[in-house]
Amino acid sequence: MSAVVIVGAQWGDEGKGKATDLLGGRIDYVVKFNGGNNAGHTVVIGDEKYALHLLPSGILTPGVIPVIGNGVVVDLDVLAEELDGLIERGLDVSKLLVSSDAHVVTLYHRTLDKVTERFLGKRQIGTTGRGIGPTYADKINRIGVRIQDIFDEGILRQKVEGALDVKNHLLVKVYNRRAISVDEVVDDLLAHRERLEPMVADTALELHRALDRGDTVLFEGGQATMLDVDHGTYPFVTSSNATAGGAATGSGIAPGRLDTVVGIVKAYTTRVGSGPFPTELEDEWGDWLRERGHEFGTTTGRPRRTGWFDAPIARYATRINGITDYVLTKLDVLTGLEEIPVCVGYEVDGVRVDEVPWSQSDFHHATPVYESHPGWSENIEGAREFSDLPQAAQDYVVALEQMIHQRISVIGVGPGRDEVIVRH
Ligand code: 2SA
Ligand code: GDP
Ligand code: MG
Repeated sequence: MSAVVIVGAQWGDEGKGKATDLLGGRIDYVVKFNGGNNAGHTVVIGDEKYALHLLPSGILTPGVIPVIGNGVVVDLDVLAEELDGLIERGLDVSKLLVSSDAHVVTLYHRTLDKVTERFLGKRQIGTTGRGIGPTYADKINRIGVRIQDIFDEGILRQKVEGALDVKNHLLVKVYNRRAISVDEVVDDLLAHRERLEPMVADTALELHRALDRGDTVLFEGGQATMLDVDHGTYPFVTSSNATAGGAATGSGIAPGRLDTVVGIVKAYTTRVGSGPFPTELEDEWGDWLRERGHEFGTTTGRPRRTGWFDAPIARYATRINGITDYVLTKLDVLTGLEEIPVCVGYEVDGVRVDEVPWSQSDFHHATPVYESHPGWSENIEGAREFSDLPQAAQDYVVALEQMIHQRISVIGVGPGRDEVIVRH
């Protein structure tokens, strides 16, 4: 194990933060490669609960070098706040490295994210409002601001001026908002220069050398497969590659060097924001799952949509990411159900399909075909060996393994760091 990627196999909030933290003791570097402070990872260590957004979860493990890769979009105000929060709680954050190529989220990106969503009305994506989409749009349009630009005031000013030319037109003429001044943005960014300077690095080179030395590097994905801009339920996605390929492009490490891909999958399904969700439960069972699983957004506090496990989606994630091992989380949440429905395929306009349809319209119309599995009533939070689980829980796990075409190596039975069963 030397380069390990962690990805979400569903629509996010599968427990990637906890999985990263769990592996923390065995790794040297932890790299965030996509997204920004739209992410929300909750990690529970003893009585302490941490909610991380922009920083990789590995920052909680002493000795690990946390890295913000080139594929991330960085809000410098949030970076400073999050670092201060951890310093206050006694954590050492001095080893953090930030890629000079990462793009910067500015005031105009945050503003545009919010006004665009409002403008879209019923068609809105349900973004986190953190400026993520507009920042990636500027990156692709080649008008973005990068971390390295903060160290060249002339270039920075030129770039901000260029970007604001168009954006102020939009803000004032289309959205009826005030214009944003170049000085306001530039001053805000420059205020972070001194603190940022020691963190900025050629992170691709640093990681490359680390792998050459035989160090273990963990690539921590934000969001998830079904929110990936290429492979997710477009346009109801985030604006980055949350799948395993993003670990290579978002860090500068060649794909052939990534040897293990760990998929994190919840024992049921959740989604925040708009878009298709075939197994969604809009009844009392949906509320039951939300309450039992504490399914509320870590970043925005929004109630998460909830539904049963969807096997075609996990199978899709196995393929797209090349998942070698799964961590199945929140099995404990299902305790008490007499029967557990699992979606094994869909019906689309009267036709049975076994895989996620290639047409987004078909996916919107897909109704789940369920298979029922016997539940269990025993509390499983104390289980530490697979054999400690009631037979029905063991059978549920084995049935899922067969459906998702990969082994489940770790099972989560509670939010705590040690509430896991390690099988392989
Ligand atoms: P954005 O803000 O442009 O990335 O939003 C686009 C879509 O991506 C979804 N998205 C997420 N889905 C689940 N969890 C996320 N992180 C937070 C959490 C979310 C929160 O851990 O709970 O607190 O609300 C996350 N980030 C982005 C988003 O809902 C849109 O559907
Ligand atoms: P992430 O975005 O994938 O890192 O996931 P989040 O942190 O947003 O949401 C996962 C939530 O589930 C967090 O509150 C975790 O503490 C919690 N969690 C993780 N694994 C388990 C588990 O096995 N059982 C239970 N009950 N909670 C878990
Ligand atoms: Mg989350």
